[in-house]
Amino acid sequence: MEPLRARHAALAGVSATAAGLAAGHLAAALVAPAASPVVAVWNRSVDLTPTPVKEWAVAVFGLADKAVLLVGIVVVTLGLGALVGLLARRSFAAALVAAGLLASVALLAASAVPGLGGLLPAPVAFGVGAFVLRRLLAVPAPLPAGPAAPPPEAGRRRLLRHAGAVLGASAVTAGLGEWLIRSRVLGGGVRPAPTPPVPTGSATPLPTGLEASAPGVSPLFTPNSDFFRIDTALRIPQVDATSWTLVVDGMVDRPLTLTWAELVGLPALERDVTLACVSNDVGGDLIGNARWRGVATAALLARAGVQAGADQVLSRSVEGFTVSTPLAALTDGRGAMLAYSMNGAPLPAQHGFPVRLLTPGLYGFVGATKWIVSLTVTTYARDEAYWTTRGWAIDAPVRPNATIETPRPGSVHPAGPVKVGGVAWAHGSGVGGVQVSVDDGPWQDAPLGPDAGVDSWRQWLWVWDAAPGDHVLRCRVVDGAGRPQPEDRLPPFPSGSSGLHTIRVTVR
Ligand SMILES: Nc1nc2c(c(=O)[nH]1)N[C@H]1C(S)=C(S)[C@@H](COP(=O)(O)O)O[C@H]1N2
Ligand SMILES: [Mo]
Repeated sequence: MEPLRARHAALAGVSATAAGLAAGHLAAALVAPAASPVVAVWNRSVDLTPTPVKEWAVAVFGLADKAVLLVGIVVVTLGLGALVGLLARRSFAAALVAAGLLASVALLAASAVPGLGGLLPAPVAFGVGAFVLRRLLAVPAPLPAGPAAPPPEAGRRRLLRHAGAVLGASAVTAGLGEWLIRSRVLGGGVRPAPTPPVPTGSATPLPTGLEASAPGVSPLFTPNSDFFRIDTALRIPQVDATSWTLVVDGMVDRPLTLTWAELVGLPALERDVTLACVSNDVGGDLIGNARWRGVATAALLARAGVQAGADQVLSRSVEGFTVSTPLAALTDGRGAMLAYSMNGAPLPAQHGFPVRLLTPGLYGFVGATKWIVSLTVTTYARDEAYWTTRGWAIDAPVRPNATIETPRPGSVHPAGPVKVGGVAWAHGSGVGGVQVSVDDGPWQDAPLGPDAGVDSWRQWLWVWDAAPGDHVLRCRVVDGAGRPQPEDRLPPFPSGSSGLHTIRVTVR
């Protein structure tokens, strides 16, 4: 028999690997979704990726970075599968060893998944992949000898057909696994409604701001469906409020465990707070404003009795992510809370249902743990949180800034009045003013929208009498104490971006 051509062996390797990944995904759907080879490797890669690379990925791919990483893992694995196929031309035993190494990586990655079920998907992927590879490589071989024997081409064509069928079946299998995971058919149905129902907040409707008169300017309150989402979770954790508990422990006199019903039964606090991600660059959109309702952390911590010497609260989410917040920020009366309602609705799953931490004035990574399950009173000397171990700042107050949301950079306008507007924030002291400068000219005061409190952003809208030419527009916020924002340019890493938002437009 004539040896298989390299590209056919590679194709067999790719198809067998796809079959293995798909079988592993389906097996994981049945026993432990997080142990699916692709998902487990994805989770481990996120954990192990050095911060500068992550920064680069977020900068280049933005919010698509998760999808890019997932596709990358699948493509690289299939590429390695092609090599396994090539190796199988020389020695099937050597190919098995190589495939075994691949499966070990998946097994190792899944070892973080709790329970014995996590150990199943990788061996299933290996077994199915090896079986399919053996069968595919045998496809062109059993040609009957003699004058009636079809030419080798026929065998190769059959291999192509078989490989195509395997790839199709793999897609269907992986799709079935994904559907099982998402529909939670096996997880006991959809998330049960919380009991008692979420007290979603004040009777006063959310005020509107300048959005009606200024198209392009962010609404005063960001609708929950438009609110930016940032987290390390590949799948949004689905937490059952009826069995959820919050633990307050560490350096406290009386450790507490609260159920959902107990938490929502406590006196509520409501605040309009702008939440920003530390990765939000000047002029970026990783920022949103909402009316939050929940229970004051100060009250819970007082109930637990914080001991002398503590300076940090380490909070933990259901999936093990950690946040360290200065103890002072959670007790100084600024309105830090365990929030269960957002803009008059129960906290959406992707924003932390049933309960998240919200610390006015701090970036999300140091104050806004979603799917929170515990608050541990401790010290910075003793404990470090997820992003701190990756080089980000320990304490990170939101830097004041303003953005020009309309007009868009590079846009062209007829001469005459042009609406220039956006939002500005200066947590803690509030927005005292916003100023605009055209072509490095003098700072001019812009009219402001309604005031929703010191930790909420404020809209602004200034009408510019534009003359023909290319122009540079800049804006800056002046805080509640009359201090203009610093003008130095800082990148997001390690403690938040700063600098004047600047755009160029053309007037004809
Ligand atoms: N459990 C969990 N909570 C988390 C994170 C996370 O990765 N996991 N990311 C934090 C970061 S970096 C930010 S900016 C905010 C974003 O909150 P949002 O997705 O509701 O806008 O959540 C914070 N809370
Ligand atoms: Mo963030």
